[in-house]
Amino acid sequence: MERLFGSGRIQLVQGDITEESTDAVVNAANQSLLGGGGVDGAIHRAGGPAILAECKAIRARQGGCPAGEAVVTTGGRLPARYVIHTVGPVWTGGDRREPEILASCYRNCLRLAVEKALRSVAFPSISTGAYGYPVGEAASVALSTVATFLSKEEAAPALVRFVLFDAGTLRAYEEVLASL
Ligand code: AR6
Repeated sequence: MERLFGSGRIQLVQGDITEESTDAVVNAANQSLLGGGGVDGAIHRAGGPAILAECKAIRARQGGCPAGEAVVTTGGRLPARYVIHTVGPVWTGGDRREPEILASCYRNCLRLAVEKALRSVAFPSISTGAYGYPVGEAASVALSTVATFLSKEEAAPALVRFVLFDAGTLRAYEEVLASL
C-alpha cells in the first residue's frame, strides 16, 4: 500500500530491512549503540564491522544516543549507503512520554535524511519488538509523524518505505495509513 503526502510517498511492505536498497535504512538501536537483537542484530550482521566501528566513534564523542534521537553511520556492506540509528522508547504503559519520544525518533531520522539530501529511507517498526510498544499505537505515531513531515518539509525524501517484518505488523500499519 502507498499514499502521497506533499511531494513524498509513504509505502508499506513486508520484508527484511537489511535487503533494502533505499539511500538509508533506519536501525531500532539502543542507547549504547553497540548492537543487540532484532533489527539491530540483523543490520550489524549483514552490514559488517564498519557500522560498529562508526558507532563506537560516535559513543566516544557523545556517549551513546538518548531515546528519541538519531545518529548516522555508513551502511557498510548493506545495499543502503547509510544506516540511521535511532533509539525508541521502552513501553511502560504510555504515560512516560512514549508517544512523544517515538515521534521524535521518526522526525530526527528524517531531519538527518534531509541534511544528507537522501531521496529514500526505509524504517522498521521502531519499539514494537523488544521494547514492547503496542503495534497499533506505534503505527499511529509513526505514520502521522512521517506524513506530517512529508507534507511540511519540501526537501523531505521522496520515498519513505516502512519495511515490516511480519504480516500482523504490516496489517496494523495498513489500517492506520488507510485512515490518515
Ligand atoms: N527487518 C525488518 N524488521 C525487523 C527485522 C528485520 N530484519 N528484524 C526484526 N524486525 P526490535 P525495538 C522487526 O526488537 O522494539 C534490540 O536488541 C520486529 O519484528 O528490533 O525498538 C536493540 O538493540 C519488530 O516488529 O526493536 C534494542 O535493545 C520491529 O522490527 C531493542 O532491541 C522492532 O523490533 C530495540 O527494541
